[in-house]
Amino acid sequence: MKRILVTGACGLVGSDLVLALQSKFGSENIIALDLHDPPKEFQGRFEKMDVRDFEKLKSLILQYDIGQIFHLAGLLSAGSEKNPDMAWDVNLSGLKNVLDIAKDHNIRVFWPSSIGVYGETTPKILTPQHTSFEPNTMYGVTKVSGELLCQYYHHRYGVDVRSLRYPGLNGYKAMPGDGTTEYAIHIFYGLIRENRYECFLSADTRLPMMYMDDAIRGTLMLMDAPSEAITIRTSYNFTAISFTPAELVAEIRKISPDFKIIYKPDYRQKIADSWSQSIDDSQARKDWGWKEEYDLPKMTTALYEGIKERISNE
Ligand code: AKB
Repeated sequence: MKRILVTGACGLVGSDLVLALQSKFGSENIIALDLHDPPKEFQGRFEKMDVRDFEKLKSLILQYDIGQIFHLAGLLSAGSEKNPDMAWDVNLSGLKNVLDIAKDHNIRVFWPSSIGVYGETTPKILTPQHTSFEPNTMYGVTKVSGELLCQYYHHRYGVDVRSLRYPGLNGYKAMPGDGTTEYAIHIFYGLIRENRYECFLSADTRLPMMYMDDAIRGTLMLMDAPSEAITIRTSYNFTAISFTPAELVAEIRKISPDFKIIYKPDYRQKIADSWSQSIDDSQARKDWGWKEEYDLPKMTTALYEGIKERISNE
């Protein structure tokens, strides 16, 4: 078989995705690529590289005979606000490099968009697939531009590129990145380490979320779907659950009744307030059968157990 490349392989999504792909297709067929060294427990093929280096990326893709790329490398919302120039460069030059190589070598591409594409003028409840996209963050600007670039490469050059607008994804196999929804992971580190957490969003900030196992399953379902089933070539709306910090705290207090929460909203509140509260992802459900398995209680238990074990191995 042709091999599979995962960029951003050491990030929150990449760490889970590489393991899932290794168990599905065999470790020797998966090439993990990241700008940073892999964690000491990493097993498999690994390349350290910057996705902005077109020539190096191309020669690696040809050397390994790559047939699919999961291009996850990029900055998240809060990180992009700290360094907008870098976000533009990494998020879009990296994507364009991948699409240019894919177009010449018949490679299927997955690229994650995000709820970051939404803005003040987007309907906040059950946000439709086709709507207004006027984000007020650099992250959102790169995601809207990236979606249009993907669609353009599909229509103009026939590149089989597929994408999901990821909601807040909550997993434990890597540390969370510099995002806004990531409070929902950090809170478990606070719970386990000191039974308290200082939350950078207000208690009633409702955001669309998903447990990582669902996200990985959905991503692989999309990539396995027949090309004719894919009716969206910008990016699919994609969601599972929506909750507020207060609702997550109520769930956590079933584990630890005296868990202490302090709300101290910072610059990330403005980012969260510009995003949707819930998403209509019926197109993904209709086109390729998307359905989540984790609700809030199930996700809370899974994250608690996973992060507790991770901390005990530190
Ligand atoms: C972030 O908060 O930046 C990400 C995202 C929703 O894209 N988790």
